[in-house]
Amino acid sequence: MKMAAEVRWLFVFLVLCGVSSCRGEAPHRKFEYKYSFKPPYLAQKDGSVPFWEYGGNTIASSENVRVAPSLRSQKGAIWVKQPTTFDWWEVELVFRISGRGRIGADGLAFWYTSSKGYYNGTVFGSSDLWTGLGIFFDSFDNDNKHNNPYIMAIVNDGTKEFDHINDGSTQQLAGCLRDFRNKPFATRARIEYYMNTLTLLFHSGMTNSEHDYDICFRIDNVILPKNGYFGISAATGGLADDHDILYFLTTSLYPPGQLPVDGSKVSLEEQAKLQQEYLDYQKKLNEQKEEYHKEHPEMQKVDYEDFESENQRELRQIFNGQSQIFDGLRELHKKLDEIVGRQERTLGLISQIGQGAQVVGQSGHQPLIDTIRRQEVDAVLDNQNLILNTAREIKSFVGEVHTKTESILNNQARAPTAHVQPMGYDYQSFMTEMRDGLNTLKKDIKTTGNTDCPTCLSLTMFLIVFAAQMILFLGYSCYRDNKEAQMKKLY
Ligand SMILES: [Ca+2]
Ligand SMILES: [Ca+2]
Repeated sequence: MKMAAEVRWLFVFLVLCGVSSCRGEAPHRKFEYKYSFKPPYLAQKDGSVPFWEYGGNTIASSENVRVAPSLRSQKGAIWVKQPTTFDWWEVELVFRISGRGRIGADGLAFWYTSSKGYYNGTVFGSSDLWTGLGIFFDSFDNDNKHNNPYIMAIVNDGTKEFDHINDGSTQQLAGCLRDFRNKPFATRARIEYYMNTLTLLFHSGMTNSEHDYDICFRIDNVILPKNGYFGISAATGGLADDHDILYFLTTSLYPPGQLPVDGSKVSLEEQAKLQQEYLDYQKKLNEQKEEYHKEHPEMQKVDYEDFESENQRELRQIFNGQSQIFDGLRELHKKLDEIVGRQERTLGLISQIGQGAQVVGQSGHQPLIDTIRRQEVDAVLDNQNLILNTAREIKSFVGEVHTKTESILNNQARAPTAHVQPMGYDYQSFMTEMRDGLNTLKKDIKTTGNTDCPTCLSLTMFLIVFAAQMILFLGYSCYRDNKEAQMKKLY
């Protein structure tokens, strides 16, 4: 699971607390400018970097050192001129590895070795069989284990050849999987070697905040050569990234009680002399300023130091706005983490209760919580089936109605006077009924023969009644036809 920035930072804080509490107090720190470089004016006009030497395909500008440019098969390195004079140190590396491809190559190396390496060697641009520490930011996945970009530390005694085929995995002391390519901000690595403990904190470059470091590795009992050289090298292969170093900031670390040797050497006399020099220089500067103002009285009113151009103001406003947005996002992130935490706690509690209820249920007592019982589930299922069946019936009924309607419509299409047919049917059925009735009557008469029957109806009487009935029926049907014709006219 991805750790939240706060959690990471807390972790780093705890580690740092642990480090400092292990050793009592925090070490004395001293910035070592002779082992550092930074913009602006990183390189001088002639291209040289003060206190450093570079070679191979490395290019230095006033803003950064491009250790290897994004061209095929490039190698380069930059090495400090003087070996260290301190035992423990921290190096802050601010760098950018960027390329157009989804995959890049080959990577960047940080060195602390007993002697300077080559400028076009086989291990990320510098020499193999080194003595000391190499920290590799390996972009390309040589062993195809889908575990690059990867950061790893290898300590070599000058005998081991770097295991390129396995991406150094057989030799590494420690490492971590981190993507350091094509980040919105510069990526950073803080490498600390203090009291034989090597720590690497990594900043993924997703924010511009100085606090977003997380730990990559921490190794105890690391023995590195004394008075080593710092160096950076990089190489490209078939694929190529730009490998830029923006800052290389070295700080020497001294355990409490051991003051920096150089610092204590400055005598009081020298201090006073330097102070005097500084004051003289300031006085001279002020005199020159006054002279300038006298010569250019029209410029006197403009206070350059407080002047802010419109662009600068706009930029500052944008920056402030973005900082606010970022703070808001950070707060949101924190809240989300809180919510997720709460949810997990709740889920944990629920599962606990569920288990408890199960245990109680098994032991024959009433379960603690009112869950849905078996018969209730069955009832719900039955209901559902009933509803389904009813729905099915309704469907078939509707289908029937539909077919009937269709047939009626077809009939209507064939015979526009739809009422004629049913009327014909009525006539027919009526006539058959009549015929049947007559037949039965005839039979009856035949069977009775000529026997006297005073109560029986005479034939003439019957025929008269029958004729009258027929006339009445015909009259009614004529009347109905007429009426329907009238209705039709109305329509
Ligand atoms: Ca590799
Ligand atoms: Ca790999």
